[in-house]
This record gives sequence, C-alpha cells and structure tokens, in this order.
Amino acid sequence: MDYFVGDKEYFKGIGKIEFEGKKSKNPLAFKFYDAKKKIAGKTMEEHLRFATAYWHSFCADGADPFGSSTMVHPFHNSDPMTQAMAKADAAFEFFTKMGTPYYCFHDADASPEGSSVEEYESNFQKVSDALLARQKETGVKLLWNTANVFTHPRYMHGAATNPDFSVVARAAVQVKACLDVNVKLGGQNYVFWGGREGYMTLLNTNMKREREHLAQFLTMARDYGRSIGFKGTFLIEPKPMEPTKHQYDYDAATTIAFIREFGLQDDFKCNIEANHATLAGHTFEHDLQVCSDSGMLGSVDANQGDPQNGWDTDEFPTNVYDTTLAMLVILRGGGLGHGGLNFDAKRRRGSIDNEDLFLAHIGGMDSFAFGLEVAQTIIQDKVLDDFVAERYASFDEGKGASFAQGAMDLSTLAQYGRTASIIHNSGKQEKLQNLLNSYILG
Ligand code: XLS
Ligand code: NI
Ligand code: NI
Repeated sequence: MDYFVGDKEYFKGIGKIEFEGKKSKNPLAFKFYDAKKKIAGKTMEEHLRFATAYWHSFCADGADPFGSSTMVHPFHNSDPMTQAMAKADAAFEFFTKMGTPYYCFHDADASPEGSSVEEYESNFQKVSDALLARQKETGVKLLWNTANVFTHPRYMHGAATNPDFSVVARAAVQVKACLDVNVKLGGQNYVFWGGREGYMTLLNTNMKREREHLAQFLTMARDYGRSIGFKGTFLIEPKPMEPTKHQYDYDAATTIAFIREFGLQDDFKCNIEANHATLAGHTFEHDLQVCSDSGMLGSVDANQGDPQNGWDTDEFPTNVYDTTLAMLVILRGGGLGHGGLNFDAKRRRGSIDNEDLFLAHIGGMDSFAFGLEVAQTIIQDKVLDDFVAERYASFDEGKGASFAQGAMDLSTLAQYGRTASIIHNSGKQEKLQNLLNSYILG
C-alpha cells in the first residue's frame, strides 16, 4: 500500500507508524497504542477515535505574538489554491501514516478565503471536492468541521454576537457553507467554538441581547443543518476567555445551561477541551464529568495546558495521570459515541522538523492508549467504584432512599435529623491517590 496520496510524498523518510510495544526504543513507533488490540470488547481504535486537527498540524507555523514563523511546511506554495490542494494531499498522507482515522478543520484552514464571497464559495467547493476524493481514497473520515468566524477583522466585535446585524449575516455565509461541506463529507459532528462570542468590556455590551442572538443563530444553523440532511451532533466548545476577556460559553456547566435555556438540548452537546477546562479553573476530568452526568459529552479536544501559563498553550497530551482520569470518566459514561479525541494541539515553536509532528501525535496517542488501559483495569477491579458506592450507601435503603427518591418532606427529614446518629468516616483520599498511583505505575 502507498502511504501517500496524489503523486508526491511530502513526509519523506517516514513510513506508517507501527505499534512496537513499550520496550521499543524507536521514537517513530507506538509504545502503547495498538489500534486493533481489544479492550473490553472494542478495539483501541474504536474507543479512542483519534483525529488530527488541520489548523495546528498544517497551518500553524510557529508564529507567536513575539515572533514570526519558524516552520516551512513541505507543501508551501505562494499560490493559495495550489497550496490548498498540496496541503490536502500532505494532510491525508499524514493521517494515513499516523493512523488517525478522523480529521477536523475550519473552512479557513483548508480553503483560501479569497477576495469575495463568490471566490470563498468557489474555492471551498473545489477544496471540498478534493477532500472528499481523498477521504474515499484513504478511508479517513471527518469527525467535525467548523467555520472560522474569529480571525478576520470583520469579526473583531463578534460573529453571531456582533452588535452589527450585517456582520451576523456575514458569519452565516460561512456557517451555511461549512454545513453544506459537512454533509458532503459525511461529517459526524459540527462544532461551534465562540472565539469572539463574548465581550471585552461590559461598558459597550448588551449581554442579554448578545446571548439571545447567539441562541437565535445556533437555532437557525440547527434548522438549516437538519433540512439538508445533517444527522450528526452539533457541538459547542466551551472556553472561558481568550481571545475575549469573557466568552459566553465559559465552561461545561455554563454551556449546558445555555443549551437548555434556549431549548437546544435535543441537537447540541459539548466538545470539551482539556486546556479550556483548566483555563476555567477546573480540571479536565471535571468538565468531562459535568457533561457525562447530563448526557452532554459530544466530543473531546485532547490537549494539555501548562500549569504555569494562564493561556491556551495547546500542547500535545503527555500527562498520563490526566489521560487516565479523563478515560475513567469517558468509559464510565459509555464511551465517546460519535465523538472522538481530536488533537487540538500544536508542536512548540522550536520543534521545526517535519518529524516533530509525528512524534507529537505518537506521544498523544500513546498517552491516551495508556490511560484507556489503566482506566479499564480500575473499572474492572471495581476498587474505586466500590469505595464510592459504599460512601453513599446510606441513601440506598430506608429513610435515605425515600429522601433520594423525593418521597420525604423537610419536616420528616428534620425529625429524623434530631436523633440521627452521625458516624465520622474518613474520605480516604490519600489511600485512593496511592491506589491510583499503583495502577498507573503498574
Ligand atoms: C481555540 C479552540 C479552537 C476550536 C475550533 O481555542 O480550541 O481551536 O477547537 O474552532
Ligand atoms: Ni478546541
Ligand atoms: Ni483551544
């Protein structure tokens, strides 16, 4: 089998990344991710549903607010459409060599914006034809796509929440086009990340109107998507801030409340990003748990932040404690469904070799594969679950059960409380932490 599409190989010298096991010293091999290995009846590939992010992997070039680009992509070309087509070839070569069965992209990542709406639409038509052909050739599928309605200066005051109706309408051009392309490419989900849907100061902002407009916009997108045959899930990706001072979809709890407030709960779920949860002052597993408990976990942007840095550093996930805790929540909740683990992560500015993109994905995939195996063992052994169940056992029978079932009023509860004997029990946090360590360390 050829590991490249089109007539040119972009990542020369790198073949298909294979599983070699944890003793392997080959940096370009998986140590833990064994795609076809079965864990609790499903293969690792089916559990983890990895996706590569087009924007970080094939657009980001190392530039940051203090410095220009450091990387030259192997498909670089000064003509935007020639580059877009070469980029698509390189991207699908990468997915195939890497073994990520899914990908995610913004319109602007794959297709040049052009100088008019007509040019935008015709570019997107051509590029999406090319993406479809490459999907068919390689078997790689679209996990989700989304509209970039935050980079262009027209969106400086927001897209769906812009105070100017013309800009709201202009954002609809992109969202409509992206939904059309999603259906064409058989996308499993469609994402809204509200990068500019928030405010910089309340002094110039009518928050009530902006939130209502956002809900109106999402409702229209939902209706349009369903009318053209989109059967997947609409996802909102929470983030508390950056680039705005305050983003309306602050965290999982805020986003779920928004979804319910505006009656969108039958079509919308959350796309939880690790680094966004930590920016909101939560752990990654906290936001996953909030979603899981409400049946609102749609998909995951798998990355990690830096505990010292207060921004979205979008690093590839390597912290196996975090991946284990995340996989515990995901497995207990019944898995990722039609969602996946999308590497919304970029290599560091100084990691300029083409090989570094492969190494970064290997680390992320191995870390989640490791987390999956450990989490499944913890669940199988029932050590944590039994302890937690026991901790709440007083609600399983007698008066505790009638309280939990809503069959008691406050006076009866207080009456019981007058004579209830309270026994102090340890929460055993340290014991459980040591136990977790012993599972992780093997
Ligand atoms: C930015 C977001 C973005 C979304 C897609 O912080 O994570 O990359 O995932 O628009
Ligand atoms: Ni993201
Ligand atoms: Ni992010």
